[in-house]
Amino acid sequence: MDHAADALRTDLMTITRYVLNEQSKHPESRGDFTILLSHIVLGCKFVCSSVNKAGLAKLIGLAGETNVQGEEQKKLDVLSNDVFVKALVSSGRTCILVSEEDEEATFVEPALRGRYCVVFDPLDGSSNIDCGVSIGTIFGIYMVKDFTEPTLDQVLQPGKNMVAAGYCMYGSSCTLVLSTGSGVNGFTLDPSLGEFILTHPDIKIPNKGKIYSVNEGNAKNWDGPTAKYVENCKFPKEGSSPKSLRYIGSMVADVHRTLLYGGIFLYPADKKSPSGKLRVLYEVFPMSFLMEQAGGQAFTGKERALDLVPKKIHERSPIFLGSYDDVEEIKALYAAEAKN
Ligand code: AFP
Repeated sequence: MDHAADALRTDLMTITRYVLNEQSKHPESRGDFTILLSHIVLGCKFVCSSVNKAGLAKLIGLAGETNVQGEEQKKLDVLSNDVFVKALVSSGRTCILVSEEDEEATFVEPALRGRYCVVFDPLDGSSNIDCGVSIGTIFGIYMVKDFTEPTLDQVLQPGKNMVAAGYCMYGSSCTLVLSTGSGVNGFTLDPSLGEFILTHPDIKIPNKGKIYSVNEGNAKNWDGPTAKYVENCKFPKEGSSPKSLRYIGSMVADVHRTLLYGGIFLYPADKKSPSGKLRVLYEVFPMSFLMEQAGGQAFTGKERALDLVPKKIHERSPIFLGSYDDVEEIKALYAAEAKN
């Protein structure tokens, strides 16, 4: 009998226990981050449960778009946003919220203000909901010194200033991946306990991967370095094997696979979308933060993604992220183009 493995199975490291352990390493900490995170976790559990019931809820809601309680059925992304905004405001630890769903930032009323700014996409990949493909919530957290007079500048900061970032993937299991700036850990929701348990400690992305992930339907509009890179993935120099293509079209799922298996995820600029598609604050930054913390890299085509300073809350940027060596290759192609 493997007693060590058994002890591991019975000594459950929940996400709250993990964050409290981390907190105890900082004696000056007042527990604000732990409280904020517990509200984010609550939002994730709610969205997970709603995503799981989405098909069923639709059936129930068919007649007049109302559910059994007579409440109006809300689209899942709108519902998820409402839940996260309310959970974050009621935590009493936030001062500014930026959500993919809201055109303007939310400034928390003075009585409930705290020192964190949270940028988030409550339900990323929502066009995949109806066919049951994995989708997720993405979040990034900044800390501000003075939260008495919050201003937009406090969230228009480079991604390297984030104090934490993560995502929760609603897939065949519900997995929350988090970094507080000292590595990356993955927690899986045990539905019977209602707790996220540490299942993927200290995630490190392989230095090089065998998979590339991109929407190849946009290929005719790509720039030279992106086209060349993808060409090299398919027809590598003699001696190396071609990479496999995997593309779900749901950033959380594509990045999660990249983080665990290695490889590269690309959403480049193209002639139709010169700034790419993905949003800097709540897609590019949190995922780049996690990649770097796991030993990978994230690049915009011009610079390290986390050095970018956004000018608008819904700004977009091209992004190439994943295994260190794979991102090095695309960086070299952009550098060569800049020289010519
Ligand atoms: P939706 O939320 O509209 O489904 O968009 C998802 C997303 O923002 C991101 O999760 C994907 O990586 C990317 O868009 C997919 O975009 P394409 O459909 O253009 O490949």
